Amino acid sequence: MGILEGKRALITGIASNRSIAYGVAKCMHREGAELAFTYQTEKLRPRVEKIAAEFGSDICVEMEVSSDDSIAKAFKDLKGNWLNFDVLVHSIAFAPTEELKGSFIESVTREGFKTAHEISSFSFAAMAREAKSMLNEHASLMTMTYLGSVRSVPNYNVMGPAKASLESSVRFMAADLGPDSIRVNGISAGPIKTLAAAGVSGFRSMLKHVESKTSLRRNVTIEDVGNTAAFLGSDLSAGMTGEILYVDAGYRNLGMNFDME
Ligand code: NAD
Ligand code: 0WE
Repeated sequence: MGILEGKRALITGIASNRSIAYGVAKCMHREGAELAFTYQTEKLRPRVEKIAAEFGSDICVEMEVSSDDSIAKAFKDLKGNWLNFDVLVHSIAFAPTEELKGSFIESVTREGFKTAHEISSFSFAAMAREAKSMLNEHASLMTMTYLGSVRSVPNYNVMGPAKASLESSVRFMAADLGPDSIRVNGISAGPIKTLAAAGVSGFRSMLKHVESKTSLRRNVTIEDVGNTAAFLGSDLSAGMTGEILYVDAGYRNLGMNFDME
């Protein structure tokens, strides 16, 4: 029997079958979860519907997180199919592309800073608020984050502060929802070539760097992240909340980045 048998999971953030959220959906489906999906725009709808069908689901609702109304409407629409559910996966980030290169101080703008924080961080808390009345006891919420929240990674720039804010939100949300036996955690994934990563210059050399240096000598996959997400969604992780779990092949724990002879 799968570890998510009898659970319903809402998956946000699928843009393609390379998305981290796709790996999460795949692993959660394998573990017996019933799935529902959100898509950002009408343009992404056919792709997400096809992926939903692949996982035996016909529940797809639009959610554009830059709009409070859109977030509220998404949960209202979801209610047409599900009165309640158990797992919420937040897998959404955005900053203006011009701000993900060069010097942080030189590239950051008031508007870009606001966008990055709003789309990549605020949206998780906003979703949780709208979802709250539909969440079953022992529900599990999770989000995707990156090492750039706690280290200055070249070019990650304004996304760093945004992920730091997201990780802090995880702790505040965990404290808020804990008394209702609802858990909130984050997964800090190593670099993976997804659509969001494809637009980043130098991403390939970053993958090569990690592969050659990190403890496990490989990059992580969306399945690695998906399996951890399935664990976090399941009652196997019942004692964990407010945590950031690193799925990074050990990279976070390295303190020196060159090979001794
Ligand atoms: P992706 O491009 O496949 O997914 C990003 C998703 O964000 C897309 O589905 C997009 O539709 C959605 N999105 C962006 N703006 C939105 C908005 N305004 N409203 C609704 N949805 C919006 O890329 P991914 O790498 O799978 O990213 C998913 C998450 O994983 C992000 O939070 C990212 O920061 C995080 N992450 C990625 C990596 C990596 O190396 N790829 C590593 C660690 C963490
Ligand atoms: O969180 C991310 C990517 C987030 C992201 C990516 C884009 C590219 C396209 C947010 N906004 C945008 N906006 C766009 O216009 N990652 C963890 C992947 C990533 O992105 C990097 C990385 C890593 C790792 C950017 C620079 C340096 C490292």
